[in-house]
Amino acid sequence: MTKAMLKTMAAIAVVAAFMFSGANRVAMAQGAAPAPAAAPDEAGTRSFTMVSIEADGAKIWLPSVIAVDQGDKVKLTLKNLVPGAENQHGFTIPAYNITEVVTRGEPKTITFVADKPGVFPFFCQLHAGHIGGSLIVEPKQGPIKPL
Ligand SMILES: [Cu+2]
Repeated sequence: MTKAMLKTMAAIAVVAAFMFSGANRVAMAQGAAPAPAAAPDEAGTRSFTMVSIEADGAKIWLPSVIAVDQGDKVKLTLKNLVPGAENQHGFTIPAYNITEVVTRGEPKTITFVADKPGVFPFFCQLHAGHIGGSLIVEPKQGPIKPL
């Protein structure tokens, strides 16, 4: 073997080792424990985190619109993030007989079955100026009836 051939083979070995270690890193990254994810909900459960915040003096429940399908089990995690002396805000969906008081630092989880289709307001029952939103329950598609 010539000196040049040895050099080439050594270079190939270095490149191969680099490629292998690179591939190994990728494999390890893929095989490494993933970041903890939320446990999957049981089929049909729609989960939302609702937060009450204050922006420029206005208290607002967000997201303003949540949409589910009729028959879905709905899980709402309610968080009151409004700062200030007042540490409680309400959350109500009258159409679904839901009325909660949410204390800052104490998230509340509620579940219900969205059995009635329609658009239903949600808001804070404790403060008239506290901005709420709408729960949209899409109706289940039934068979198409002839006209
Ligand atoms: Cu409020």
